[in-house]
Amino acid sequence: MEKENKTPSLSREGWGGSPLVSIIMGSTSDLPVMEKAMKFLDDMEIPFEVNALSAHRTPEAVEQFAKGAAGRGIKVIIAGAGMAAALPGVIAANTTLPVIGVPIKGSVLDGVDALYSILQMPPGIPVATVAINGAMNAAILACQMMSLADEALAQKMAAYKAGLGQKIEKANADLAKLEYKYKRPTPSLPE
Ligand code: AIR
Repeated sequence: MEKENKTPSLSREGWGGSPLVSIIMGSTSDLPVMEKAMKFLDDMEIPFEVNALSAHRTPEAVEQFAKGAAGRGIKVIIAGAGMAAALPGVIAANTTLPVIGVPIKGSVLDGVDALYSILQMPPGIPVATVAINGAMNAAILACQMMSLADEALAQKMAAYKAGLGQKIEKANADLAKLEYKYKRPTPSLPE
């Protein structure tokens, strides 16, 4: 089926700055968590949009958004919600774009309510669910998905992952400096 607008390839020249990732949250009370996704996308220079929509408070707007997202050139949707979090699933029911769900900790059930609500999708309508409050991982996963069609982004993600290893190398160097009478060096790890 033809899309409304042909989306250009993900090359830097092609997309013209229009958003590739859509971040949706159930309420602005989710913003402190969802900002971690925005920060990562900013760092990776990925254009994104951000909006609030609620599967319970604005159900028609959620459907309209999800049905139109692919035609606007959106590649991945990140949806965060707390409590009985239907938002990512309802979006996924109305699009073939990959949907990444972020369960938000907020109620007396500490986010486990949202986790189960987002995770336990019926066969046919997957939502890729990250950890409770795992908004940064949602952005990383979105970038990895888009890396499949964007070599420049793939290289940035490889550099990011290499940086994670360097953090542990530094941690081992710092730990090696700790002095205890019975502490001994581990030969296979950097001093
Ligand atoms: N929520 C909003 N509509 C449906 C749901 N499940 C979620 C929001 C937020 C929580 O309910 O995602 O995590 C509380 O929202 P509020 O606006 O009362 O702070």
